[in-house]
Amino acid sequence: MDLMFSSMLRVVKAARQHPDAAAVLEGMQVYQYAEVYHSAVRMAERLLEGRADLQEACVAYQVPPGFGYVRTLWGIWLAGGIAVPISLSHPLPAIEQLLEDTGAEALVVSCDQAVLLQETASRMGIRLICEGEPEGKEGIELPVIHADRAAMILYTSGTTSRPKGVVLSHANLEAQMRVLIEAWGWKPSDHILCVLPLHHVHGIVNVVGCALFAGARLEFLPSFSPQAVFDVFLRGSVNLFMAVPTIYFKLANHYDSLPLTEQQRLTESMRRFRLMVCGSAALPVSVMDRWESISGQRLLERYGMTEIGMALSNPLDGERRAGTVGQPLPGVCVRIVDEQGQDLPPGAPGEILVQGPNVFRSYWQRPEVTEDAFTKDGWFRTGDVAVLEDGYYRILGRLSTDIIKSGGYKISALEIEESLRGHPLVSDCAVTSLPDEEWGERIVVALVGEAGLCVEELDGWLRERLPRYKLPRQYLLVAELPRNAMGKVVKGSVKALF
Ligand code: MLC
Ligand code: AMP
Repeated sequence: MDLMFSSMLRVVKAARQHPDAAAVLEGMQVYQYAEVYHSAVRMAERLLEGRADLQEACVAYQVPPGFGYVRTLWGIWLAGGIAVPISLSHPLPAIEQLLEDTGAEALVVSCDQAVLLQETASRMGIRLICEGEPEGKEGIELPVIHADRAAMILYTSGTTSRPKGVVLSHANLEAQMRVLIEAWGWKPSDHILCVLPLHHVHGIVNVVGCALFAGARLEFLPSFSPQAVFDVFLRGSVNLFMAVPTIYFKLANHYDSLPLTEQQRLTESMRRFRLMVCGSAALPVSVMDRWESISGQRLLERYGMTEIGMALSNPLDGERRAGTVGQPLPGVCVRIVDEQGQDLPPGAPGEILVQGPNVFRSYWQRPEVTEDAFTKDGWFRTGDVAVLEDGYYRILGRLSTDIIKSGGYKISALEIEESLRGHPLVSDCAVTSLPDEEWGERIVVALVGEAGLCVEELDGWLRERLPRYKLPRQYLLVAELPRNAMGKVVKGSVKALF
């Protein structure tokens, strides 16, 4: 019977094994596992509205990090729905696009957001639910959910202009969590601080998912701020931290700005951590070394992707080699192949292919894109290039120059170009990136504008349309674009303009 209750929902049910333990810490509030679980059951009841099972209906949610986020996510799963997290910084058009693409039947938001989204929801015929409203009583039977059922859709940019939904099953998510709990030695005595956005795999699976499945304590900050992170570290109870390279860079800069006594206290508290992990983008060796001298922690770098969770990781015990992402995690199969799909020997760079129970099933309603993403024999093509050197994988880059990773976010250059071309005063443009120690890559735009085009106005115009657009104005250049003999813009030479 327990198996039928879905392997993933065992993750939720695991909460009942340690009901009195602290699960979620948010501000001064501490919520025990029993509280989180029962609150999620009541959320499931609200979603079900008397039905027996949501039968994989999509439920989108835009809820800040904290107790409310966890009970919403667990509530959707317990009711048999597919959870679709929305970034807190998504502009309205991007939210509408996502609701339309998933055909969501309901949207859960915090009460202060409800007013803003009321009109959109009623126009689209979507039920709007305020996350913080008083809950009803528990009393219904929850559906039995098979592990192969879809659990979550996470949106990711690709080499096409439109973001695509990655469908992850309960079994995928559980496999992704189990492997990390084993490889990184998660224990109920662990206490992690979460500062990551909760619409991506890094925050959802590696931090929130693993912490709660392991019976550990999960502390939330509403958003990232270096001083707030250090204030929590100084309290001395957090012993685990996971973040993208940009966050470690920003923490290191902030540390350097503090008085010496404060720095010493911080160093002392960070030396006591069990583990600090970094990933989602390449960790510059300079940042790794700087962080080690500040915190005494040698960062464990790992490699992953929305479609597969984590695939490669430096070891918990053993050498954490700078500039590398270690070895395949247990149960995750990795190959390096050439353009013809032939396996390459160690030392030869090629594309990373991945197979295993962690790998997603399909892109949401995009069968042709799904087919292209897998080899004939079922290996997922990551589009990343790596080489195996002395037993450690090193990521060299990506096959497509149209994918940018900035601040740990994946951004499609084509998506920005398409948006820019929609502006009445832009006649042509090219979007690319420049390497940057803080952001990994910085987006740069070169464009040909008609008379009257104003960079500030264009910047605001893009921010309204693109969720992940964070372009500092100095990187927006209005210029003649370098073209090849065919009249096409040469993106490599755009970089030379900056
Ligand atoms: C923001 N700014 C940028 C920028 N982002 N400038 C250049 N490039 C960027 N990418 C600028 C803004 O314009 C603003 O400038 C200032 O920085 C502050 O913006 P902010 O949004 O307030 O920044 P901050 O809160 O500091 O956010 C930085 C961050 C955030 C690193 C905390 O980007 C973040 O949380 N990243 C994590 C993303 C993540 O979780 N990825 C995982 C995906 S899953 P001004 O001038 O207006 O002040 C995945 C798989 C895997 O990748 O392997 O894990
Ligand atoms: P996303 O699609 O947002 O999940 O981002 C996944 C991508 O992030 C991967 O395909 C890689 O390009 C990149 N990535 C993740 N971890 C690392 C890492 N440690 N080093 C280099 N790139 C990474």
